[in-house]
Amino acid sequence: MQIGLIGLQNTGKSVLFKTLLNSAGAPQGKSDQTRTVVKVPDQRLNKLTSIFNPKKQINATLEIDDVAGLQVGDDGKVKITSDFLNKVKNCDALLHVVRQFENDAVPHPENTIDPLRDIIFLETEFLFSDMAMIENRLEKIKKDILKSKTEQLQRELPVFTKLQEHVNKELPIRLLHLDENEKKTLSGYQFLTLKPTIIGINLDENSKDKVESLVRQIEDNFPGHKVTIVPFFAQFEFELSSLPEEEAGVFMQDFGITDSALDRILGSFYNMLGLQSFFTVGEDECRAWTITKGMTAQESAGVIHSDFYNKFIRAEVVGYDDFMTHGSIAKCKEAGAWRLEGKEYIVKDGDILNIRHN
Ligand SMILES: Nc1nc2c(ncn2[C@@H]2O[C@H](COP(=O)(O)OP(=O)(O)O)[C@@H](O)[C@H]2O)c(=O)[nH]1
Ligand SMILES: [Mg+2]
Repeated sequence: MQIGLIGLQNTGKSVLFKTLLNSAGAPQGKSDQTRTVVKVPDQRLNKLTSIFNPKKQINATLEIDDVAGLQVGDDGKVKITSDFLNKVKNCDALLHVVRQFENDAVPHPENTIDPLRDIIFLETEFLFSDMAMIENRLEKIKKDILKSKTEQLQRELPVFTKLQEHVNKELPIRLLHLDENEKKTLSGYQFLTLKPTIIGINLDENSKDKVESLVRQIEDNFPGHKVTIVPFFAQFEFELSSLPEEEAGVFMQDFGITDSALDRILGSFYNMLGLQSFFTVGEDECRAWTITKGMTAQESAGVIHSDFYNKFIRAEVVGYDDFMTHGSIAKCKEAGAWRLEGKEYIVKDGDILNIRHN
């Protein structure tokens, strides 16, 4: 999965990017680096590794992309380039960073601090971009369908008509209910207002107490939306992320934050996207796999390898907490906690699986 950090200039995206890299223990590349793959930190996987002592531990991974490309034009207004929009389209999910911190040395492109205004600004640009794309596509569908009524054109026509009616009300596509068939028809298209988006508010110590009222203000402005908002302190948390863990922990406690920005942001994305992990364990490797909530044992096996899906027989399963209670596979078996499940079993977060296949 690729998460794009987007937002106006000087909102703290690059500082946040470096903070996330530090927390994920990613090697520091060149200072102009804007894209990297990080390991998803996972306490449970670390625990399993300490028990099985495998040759290697393989965390789930995630790509983080510090999407630059917004510029201020000669007229002093922020310019949205197609290069920027294309980069955003390539992301699977977005963290829209807005600025609440005050810093006279760092100009805001609009000269004043107003996170809600900034959120609406970019959201509106994204909506315009979607509108234009829908209009173009619809025009082309209508023209082409006169020449040849292909199945694809006939499928797309009603869906794009529905999309156009919706965006003309100035609503983001994520608020439009689409059934499975409609989603399938649109799966090849990248709509900006359909991207799973989290709002990240970058605060400083002085604006710390404003979080609650800010969150309320933003939520009130998007009635009917389920907005996910993650507050963070880019500058402060960047400094912490380069300290030894224990030392950082003391500062964090004083400041009233419990987890790293990386953990908070990832947790919010996992929640929003309905993601969860299962584990495979052994002497060779202990590994975390990312799946969607509700996936069956057979579908989860397919994430490991398509052969495991096709030749699936059964899954040996133990829940993470159960495993920790007993401490080893042998003891789990003794206690009857090590179960055999069929292909329809719905995998739970933290399940340890061993797939039996032909
Ligand atoms: N005081 C303060 N300054 C910050 C904070 N976050 C970023 N900055 C400063 O703002 C400037 C722009 O940050 P940067 O991450 O490059 O912004 P970007 O354009 O969104 O990538 C840098 O000089 C940062 O040091 C913050 O939380 N507090
Ligand atoms: Mg930057």
